[in-house]
Amino acid sequence: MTSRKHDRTTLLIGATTPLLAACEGPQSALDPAGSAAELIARLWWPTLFVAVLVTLLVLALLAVAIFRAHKRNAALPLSARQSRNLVIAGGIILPLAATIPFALSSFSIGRTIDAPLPDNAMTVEVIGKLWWWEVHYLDEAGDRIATTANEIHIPVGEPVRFLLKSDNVIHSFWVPNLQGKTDMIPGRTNVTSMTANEPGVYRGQCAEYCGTQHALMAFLLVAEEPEAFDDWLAGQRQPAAAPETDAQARGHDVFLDAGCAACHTIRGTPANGEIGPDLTHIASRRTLAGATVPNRTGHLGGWITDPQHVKPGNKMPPSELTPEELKTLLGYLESLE
Ligand code: HEC
Ligand SMILES: [Cu+2]
Repeated sequence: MTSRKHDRTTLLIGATTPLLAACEGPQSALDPAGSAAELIARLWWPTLFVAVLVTLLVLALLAVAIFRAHKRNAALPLSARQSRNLVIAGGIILPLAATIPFALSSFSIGRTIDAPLPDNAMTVEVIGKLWWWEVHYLDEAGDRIATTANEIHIPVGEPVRFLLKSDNVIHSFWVPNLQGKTDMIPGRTNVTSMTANEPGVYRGQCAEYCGTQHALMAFLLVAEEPEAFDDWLAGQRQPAAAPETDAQARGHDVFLDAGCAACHTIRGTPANGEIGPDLTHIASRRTLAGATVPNRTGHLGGWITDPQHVKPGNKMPPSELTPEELKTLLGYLESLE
């Protein structure tokens, strides 16, 4: 169901895209594309195999017990000693033999995937918000050099350190194809790392229930060749492009006048709000609002007009713009590559 307001926006600025394809991507721990996820999958498959085997064994024994119960001399013809040996073998030795190897390899894999990276490894700080992800790239001194949201780029083949924080409730940072989950806890900095072995756009998802829009708190992790990554980061470090046309200049003014700047930063303009995502390079992002909708004109217009329709309960209020204001605002935002 679309509201009439939303329909009008759609008519004004062109058809919206039918599917959310841009917001999707591989999101499966069973299809690893990173070093840590590969180790986790290597532990997972034998665990599943043994667990299935044990379940089948237990079910088979249960079936034997059920059928024997109907017979008259139901007790197994075992001596007291044989019964005791059966309990020791089946109740102690077998479970230990089945679980100790997994406990040991889980411990050793856990240590490997959480091993600290060298000091000079690239570091990304991610802050869990309600319900989106604030992303900062840090230099070697730990200072923020670029800020973005909901889309994290990393170079393929290089281990990247993530500093995970929250200033509200507990979230959990999870890119299943690359690494296990790590909680983001208010007042703490949790550290994890990832090495992507194959280029790709992987979907990440908050994995700790955090309120109304927990399900729409997703992001994209773009693993790309180091040169492409360097270009991207160099672009993100720049302030916003200045308006080039009159229409863009008017859109820039609409942004400042319509109250957007109270919550959003566009570096290089007076807009320096900190409540919502940094929009300095919004046009370079694939999706909007935590990978909820693709970043296309129709969706952007729909989002700005009535964000509560797209993602009910989120912290951005609807705006009252004339069609002309909305059009120039969209033109300006779409120039922010
Ligand atoms: C009261 C604060 C507030 C105001 C005012 C506000 N926004 Fe937002 N905006 C947010 C928050 C919070 C989000 C993140 C919502 C989410 O994903 O849960 C957001 C998200 C966005 C996004 C998506 C960004 C991304 O990276 O996904 C765009 C674009 C945007 N706002 C544009 C605007 C424009 C244009 C205006 C002015 C008409 C505006 N906002 C006014 C708080 C605000
Ligand atoms: Cu959540």
